[in-house]
Amino acid sequence: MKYDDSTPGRLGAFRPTRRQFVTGLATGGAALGLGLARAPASAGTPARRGGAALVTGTEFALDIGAMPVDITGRTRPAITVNDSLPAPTLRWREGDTVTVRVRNRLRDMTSIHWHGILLPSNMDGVPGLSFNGIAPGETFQYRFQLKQSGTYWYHSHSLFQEQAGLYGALIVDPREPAPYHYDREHVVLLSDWTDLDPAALYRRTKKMPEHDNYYQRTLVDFVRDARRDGLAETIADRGMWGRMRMTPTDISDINAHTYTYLVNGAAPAGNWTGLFKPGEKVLLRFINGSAMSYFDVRIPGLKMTVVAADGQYIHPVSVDEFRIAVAETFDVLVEPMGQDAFTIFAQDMGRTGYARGTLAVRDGLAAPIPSRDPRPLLTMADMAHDMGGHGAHKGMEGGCGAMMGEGGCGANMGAMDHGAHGATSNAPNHPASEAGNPLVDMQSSASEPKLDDPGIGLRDNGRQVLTYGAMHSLFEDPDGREPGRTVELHLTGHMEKFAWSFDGIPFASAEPLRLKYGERMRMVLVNDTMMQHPIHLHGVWSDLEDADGGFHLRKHTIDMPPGTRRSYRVRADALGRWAFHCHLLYHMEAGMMREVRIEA
Ligand SMILES: [Cu+2]
Repeated sequence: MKYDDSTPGRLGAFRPTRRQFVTGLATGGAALGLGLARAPASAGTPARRGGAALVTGTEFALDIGAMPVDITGRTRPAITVNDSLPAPTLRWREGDTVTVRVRNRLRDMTSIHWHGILLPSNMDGVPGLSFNGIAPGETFQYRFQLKQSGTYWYHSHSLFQEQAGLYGALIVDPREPAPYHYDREHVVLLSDWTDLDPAALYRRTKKMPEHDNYYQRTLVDFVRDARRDGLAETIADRGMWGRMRMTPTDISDINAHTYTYLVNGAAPAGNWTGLFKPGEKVLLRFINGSAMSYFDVRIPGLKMTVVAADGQYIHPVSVDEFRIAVAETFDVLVEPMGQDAFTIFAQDMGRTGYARGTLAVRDGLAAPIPSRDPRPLLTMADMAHDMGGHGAHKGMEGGCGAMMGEGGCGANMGAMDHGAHGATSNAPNHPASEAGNPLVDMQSSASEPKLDDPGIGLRDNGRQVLTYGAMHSLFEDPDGREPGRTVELHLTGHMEKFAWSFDGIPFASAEPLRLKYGERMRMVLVNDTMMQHPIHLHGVWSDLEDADGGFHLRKHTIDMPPGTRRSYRVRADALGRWAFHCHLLYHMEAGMMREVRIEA
């Protein structure tokens, strides 16, 4: 078991301890991009910092260890793989059988999960479901054959290790050439770093969920809203928010007040740089390896053509900007020319900070960094079935968040027809387990998938923004059968308790969801919370349906904005026990997880 020695920089060329810093922000190394060449054989440049090492082949050895890093100007403990943060970029080939020996040098149990990769359940790396985990001092051997290609990632599924640095990019080269041409490629791995101990951050979030959201709306905002929406509407809106005991600026639980956002392990001042030659087509493999952060990504001056989502080809879509949920990947083609440098700008969804890198013709260049967009506000429309219209407020009336105090939801209100608009006939039936449940603070009347909605903070911003609706798989439904049955699950939570669950039942007390081996079933998710949740089902694809219930987009992670109802098809062709969860790390820990058992 060794590295492919033909690959330069195999020991994690990015050495965090060698970083210099600038005014309290780590530089993340000199800004020399890892220019992965088209073919792995000639990959990389020998000298580079910023970005993870690249390793290729079929035999891999990964050493998980603890190591001090300096991201923010303070030296803090991190979890590294082969002394690298992020973990090395692994490059595999479709059809190959890969062997990965993972050695645990930590004092805690560890694991590696190969996100989005189809494999036997005992190779999936989820302690308690796939295996027992990797004990300190032990080595676990993963071995499986690759049945797919594309851009993926891998990360720990133990404790909060992912937040501490245990994540890396994973590329599976296709057997057949890609249906598009490119001259050069770069991995752009986005993540969130905290100097805090991640377990302590979780405890703080549990105790003070509002910690990072202390923005209050001002009188000026009130007057503006009243002028726009009318005084009565504005007062009603404020009253509603007050009764829900949250503020409309609660876009994310944790934001830049706590996090430093990274591109390939480099803080904004570090300016990770990917090189290009004018006229080249450059493939950017965007991966959101954050624990808790959504990003809105754009490269001012460049159109981006999205050619794959979650590793799977789509019909090319040209956009100015895309939102990438935690755990998603997008492959994007750009043709930089006319400037020597372009900024890759990834602001967090709550507009509190950004990750930043640069595409440049040589090292050491920079382009202007845009200012962040205004902080978006959730509106009642985000929770209702009817976007933007006056019916939106009515849509909330049945939501128990607007009605209830401490006790949680009192009744199954969601199915009530408020007569606002025709869509109410689709209003969800809330599961009985939500009623009177102290872990559920609200329900929505969500009835629409909103696949064409760019999302909170991205509507009408003058830019062409990617949506799920605009992405179509390049292939027809690979299964072809109509789903034989439908399972509906509601995403539920209680903001003040930082309690998260499906159907009001946290993982610890939930029964597994049982699927019959070989069946084609439909999963329907309804988001009853005010937060956005990226939902990931291990082991099988999640084939997102369009608004008419047809096959639309193959994914491994389905983003669920507030007030949406989305459905996808699952082919239960992988026996065993699989994790099904929100990919916000602390939501999963708090209980938004189920076991899915596929049984013969
Ligand atoms: Cu969540």
